[in-house]
Amino acid sequence: MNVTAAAATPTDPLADRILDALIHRIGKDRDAARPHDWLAATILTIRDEIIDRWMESTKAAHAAGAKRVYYLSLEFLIGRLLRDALSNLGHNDAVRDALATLGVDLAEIEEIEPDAALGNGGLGRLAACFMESLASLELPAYGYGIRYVNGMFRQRIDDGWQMELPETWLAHGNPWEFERRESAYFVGFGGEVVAHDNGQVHWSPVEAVEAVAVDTPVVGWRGKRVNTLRLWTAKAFDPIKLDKFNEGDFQGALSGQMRAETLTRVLYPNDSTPAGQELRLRQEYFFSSASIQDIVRRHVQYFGDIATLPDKAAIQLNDTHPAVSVAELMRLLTDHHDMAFDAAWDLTRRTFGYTNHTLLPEALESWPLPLFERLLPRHMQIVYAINAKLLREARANADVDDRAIAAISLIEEGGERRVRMANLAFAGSHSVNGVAALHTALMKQTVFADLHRMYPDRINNKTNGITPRRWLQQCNPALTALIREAIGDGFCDDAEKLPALAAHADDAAFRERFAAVKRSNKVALAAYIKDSMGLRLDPDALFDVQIKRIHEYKRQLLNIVETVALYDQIRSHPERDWTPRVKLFAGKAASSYHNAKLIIKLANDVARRINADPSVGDLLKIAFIPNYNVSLAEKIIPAADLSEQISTAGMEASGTGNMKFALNGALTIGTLDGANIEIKDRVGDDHIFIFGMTADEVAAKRADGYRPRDVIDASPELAQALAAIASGVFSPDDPKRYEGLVAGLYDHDWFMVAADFDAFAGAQRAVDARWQDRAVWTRSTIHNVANVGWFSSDRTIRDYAREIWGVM
Ligand code: 26Q
Repeated sequence: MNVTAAAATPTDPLADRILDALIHRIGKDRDAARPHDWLAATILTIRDEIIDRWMESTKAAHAAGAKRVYYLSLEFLIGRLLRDALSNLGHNDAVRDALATLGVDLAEIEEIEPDAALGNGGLGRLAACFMESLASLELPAYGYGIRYVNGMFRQRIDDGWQMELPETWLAHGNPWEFERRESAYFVGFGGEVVAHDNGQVHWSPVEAVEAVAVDTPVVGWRGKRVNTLRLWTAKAFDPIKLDKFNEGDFQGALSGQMRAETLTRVLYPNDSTPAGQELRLRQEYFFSSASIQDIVRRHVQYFGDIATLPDKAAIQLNDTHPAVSVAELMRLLTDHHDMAFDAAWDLTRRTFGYTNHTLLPEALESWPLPLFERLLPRHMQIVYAINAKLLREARANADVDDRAIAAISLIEEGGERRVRMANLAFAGSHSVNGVAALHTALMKQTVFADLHRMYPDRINNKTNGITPRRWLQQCNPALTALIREAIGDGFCDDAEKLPALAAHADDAAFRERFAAVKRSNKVALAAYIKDSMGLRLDPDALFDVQIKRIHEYKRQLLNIVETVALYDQIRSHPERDWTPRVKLFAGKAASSYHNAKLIIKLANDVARRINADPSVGDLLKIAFIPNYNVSLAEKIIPAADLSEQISTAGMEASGTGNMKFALNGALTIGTLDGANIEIKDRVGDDHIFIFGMTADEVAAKRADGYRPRDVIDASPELAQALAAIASGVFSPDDPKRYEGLVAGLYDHDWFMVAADFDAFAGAQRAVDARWQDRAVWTRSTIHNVANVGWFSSDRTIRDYAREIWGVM
């Protein structure tokens, strides 16, 4: 970084501390320091204050004998931490000024911090928002997860195709984390179980790894509380076999270490479809076992008596990924704490809560029984014992027939027998929640219908939320400043203060300033896209954005096909008053998901052709922005005019991107799915574009025998767009590339792209019309910002705290 004239001898004490950290902790002097050195020095400097608050928080919870919340998740998609920490501590300006006296630009070093991308998508980001809200609400809580060495893969687009590259967030070290060598646990796999005459059961694993805790502080809003995110890393007990080393067998000497460390090496990049591989089950058990051991150890150390665990610990399972924790706690209670089975079961159920995030049948985790038994023989016995108890209880009810028993069982019979993790999590929890109202209702009607009849009070709804600190205050400082000027400062403490903004929606001067903020965010995004992709965009066009994991149920294909239809229309009717649009896409596809990868290629092929066509000019531009992640979302969302939330109704459990866009002044075009329904209820029908079939209509159409061919034949616009795609108009180098994809729409169209096409196209034309009257449009966007405060993760966490955890 340049040492400029402004960088004279610092007099700012904060600047002195940063410089001191640079010299004494990084070991670089000011002239030799590179941006990464300044980043590390800055983090280390503010970290000192965080540590003080962290220790205070831990001591206070201990002194109060407080009940703690444990959030168990295989994913925490936290993104960057420096800006989050600075802004939650209120130190942004001070650190910016201090760095400036050193000739360093804070924004520039913030931008080189790697994302902690320890998650796939919504579920992982929800865990991160929850951690921030827990600290902000001053609730003592721990997040437990895995410290993957390689997080979510980096995506490169090569000739329109997705390429996956390893992600290496730890390459420059991680100044946020603290390894706790003293908090280490034995985690065993395989081996044998021996039952002794006295009833004692002994499991002797054949293999074991050490789980070592690595802690990251989580700073709440205004620094009120600092909680711990505890991520486990796997180590070999015996890092090197010296005998082998001395024999010259270097590979053999290190093989144990390799095998152990493989466990926490990489995040499974699947969302929605379980990987089903042994390593994944090993990861799940490794992290569950270490976390449950740690929770039990802490409880016994603080409170002495294991029997009070449910009064002092609430453990929340983020989907079924940590569900083996139920069996692990049972094992510790019965085998290590000599508790009787029924007492242990009662205690276990009072301790756990389970959150479901999907109804897709293919996404429900289950493990082949032989694999489960080989890896976890003791847990297999416990699962059988739980199942026996569960099924006996079910049978006691007269109207439970064989079909219901089969549905309730923890073991899926018929064909290959499998352990059903969702049933285990359900049975082992006192609360089972969905993540939006519709999703919760569908849980009761579909996957959990029989378990719900048996335990009618167990399923409850907790509609998702997002933290307004990261998703408004940090990512959109200009809008934050404008809102603050209008309604004062309290909306970051309580997002439900935002409704006061509605009073300004009819003030033309305010609307103009609101629109100017949006425009400046669009200019900034356009500059990013120009720099990174070489594509020039008009910031006065409507920015229409769909960014999320690529999945057929999310229907990026519907959006692309409609874009092709629009392209046709613009060319056929150039005389009409078209609304200039920029269509933005971003998202990753699971590496094994063929159609999802093909959809990415299609978006890029369509973009290349249309962007180069002078007959549409600036009326239509398309960009697929590579490597979607949290940091990219923070750039794109503040610049969006239109938010695409167009999943097949009944398939998106909640969605949380929908909330982020609305909070940043985009209007939603969406189906009646997930939390879209609740967003519509809050912002009002006039300020959202709803289209398409309802979940009930989708189910009915599927049951009636849906014939997509008839629908396509009846829609000339759709038929022409599909014909163009299938015939190679967008893929002249390989004209048959999309034949199969289009044929799939003709013969089954499971996700109902054809059935919703005309309604979607109609809704898009209603968007165009609304955009023509910018005052009306802006008024609607203000109503969105004003009315989505309820979707703050503070509200969600309060609901969990009161209704599930009993900590408020
Ligand atoms: C499971 C087993 C093996 C490998 C991977 C997986 C796996 C990993 C991630 C399965 C599913 C996921 C992620 C699911 C997810 O992100 N679901 C989303 O959760 C959000 C938060 O509740 C909702 O808003 C979204 O609707 C839902 O799709």
